Amino acid sequence: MTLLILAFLSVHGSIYDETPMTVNPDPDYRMGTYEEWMAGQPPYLPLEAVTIAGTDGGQFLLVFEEGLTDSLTPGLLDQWTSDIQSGGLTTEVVEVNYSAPEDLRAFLQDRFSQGMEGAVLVGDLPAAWCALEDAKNYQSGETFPADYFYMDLDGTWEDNWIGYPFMGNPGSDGLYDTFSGSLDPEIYVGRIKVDNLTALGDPVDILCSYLERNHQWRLNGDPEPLYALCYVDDDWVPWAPGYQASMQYLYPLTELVSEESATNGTDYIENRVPGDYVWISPFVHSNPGGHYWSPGPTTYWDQIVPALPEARFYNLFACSNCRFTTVHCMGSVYSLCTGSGLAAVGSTKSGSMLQFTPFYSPLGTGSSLGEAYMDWWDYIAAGGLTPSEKSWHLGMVLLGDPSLMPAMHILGIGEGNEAAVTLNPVLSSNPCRGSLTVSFPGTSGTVQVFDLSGRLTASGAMTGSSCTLDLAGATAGSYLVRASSEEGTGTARMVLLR
Ligand SMILES: [Ca+2]
Ligand SMILES: [Ca+2]
Ligand SMILES: [Ca+2]
Repeated sequence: MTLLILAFLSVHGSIYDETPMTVNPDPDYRMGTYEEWMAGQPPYLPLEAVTIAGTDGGQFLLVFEEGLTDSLTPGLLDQWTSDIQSGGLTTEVVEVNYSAPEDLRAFLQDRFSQGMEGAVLVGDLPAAWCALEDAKNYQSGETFPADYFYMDLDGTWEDNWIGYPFMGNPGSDGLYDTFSGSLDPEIYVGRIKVDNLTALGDPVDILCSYLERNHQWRLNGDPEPLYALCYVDDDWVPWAPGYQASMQYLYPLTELVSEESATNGTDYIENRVPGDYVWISPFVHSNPGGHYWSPGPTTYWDQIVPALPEARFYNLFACSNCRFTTVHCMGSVYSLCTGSGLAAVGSTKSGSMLQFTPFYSPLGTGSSLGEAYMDWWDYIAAGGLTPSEKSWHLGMVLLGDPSLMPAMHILGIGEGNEAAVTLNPVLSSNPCRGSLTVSFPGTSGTVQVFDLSGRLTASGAMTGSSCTLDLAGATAGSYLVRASSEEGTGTARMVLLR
């Protein structure tokens, strides 16, 4: 067991050490502060929650800002909950007043204890902020809102320092800075915040359009074939094939663009944003309002809607692009304000998602965005959160409806068909020490082994219904084994020992 844990940690360390973090490259851009945010927010009241529909302990909880459900187009809320129920989840709809984040978290804990699995926060609802001890000097001087506070319901989040911990001033200033205990996620949470998108329309109209689009997509999906875009700017070129391989768990037709001169702001806004992609993943230095390409030009937030994107989903490896406390942050613009957007994952600070396979692999087999995002956090938070993991990931948020299943139309879920059968590859040994035989239904097909950052480590063709691979040259650690044949596809997790 000790050996396994050591192998796991060493794999983690190297990825964070070698990958450049996505940061804000504009020295003149000023991130809004916690104090500025609080100055524009209502005062905290003792939490009052009013159930609008459903019952306590519904598996999916819709938390609305007080009074917001009444302003929706009649029937829209029922349509949304009915769609979520068709996806297999019971629902509860509540409205809450503006309380301290700790009170909202306690309410979520209560519902979690009654069987709630995930939630969406709709409207202007409180946010917990953090200031990190920045052991690696990544973008020091950064404070940020962290919705992970509402996913990790039993970890210990403390406010023990005034300013950054390294400054050495004990006391509290409203920003969490010390994290311990069980830091894995208990539930998944998404956020739909529209009140600070006024430059792009009336907030209630934006929300109603979003909910109607959400319904239409659940009904109709998108015309096949489905293409995804993995668009990797210069600093991450060496890892680009791995990023693409991870995305291919969900979209086999993921186009990779990573040649340095090919990735630029002109190509992005003229050819890629309006392109025929259902999912777009840009990898680029950014701030909440722009992508700073090498060699440029910058793509600004107000160029996105006029470019008429067709994409539904975005994974924004783009510093602070999902900082929802900033007016018209790009994550909200992509997911809520375009004519097609449904959700975006990204960060409220420098950093982003990394180690993508634990996210895309469950999406490929029909998990909802929220479930897959929680699977990814489970992987990241195993064994606690290292300084690198906090610095890279603690600002991660899911903007949009977490109950959406990107693969639902690919797999025929909720269209009157049976859910797709998931086939399990059978491994000759697990843990494995070098030679691995994979048995799988079918007579011809392929077996691929990926490491958990999505790099293809080994592959081979099936003979009869099995395939033997030599993994003698691979490093110890966790891998995903993916098999596909005329019978279907399936994935298994495998540990390699040395
Ligand atoms: Ca503090
Ligand atoms: Ca926890
Ligand atoms: Ca470039």
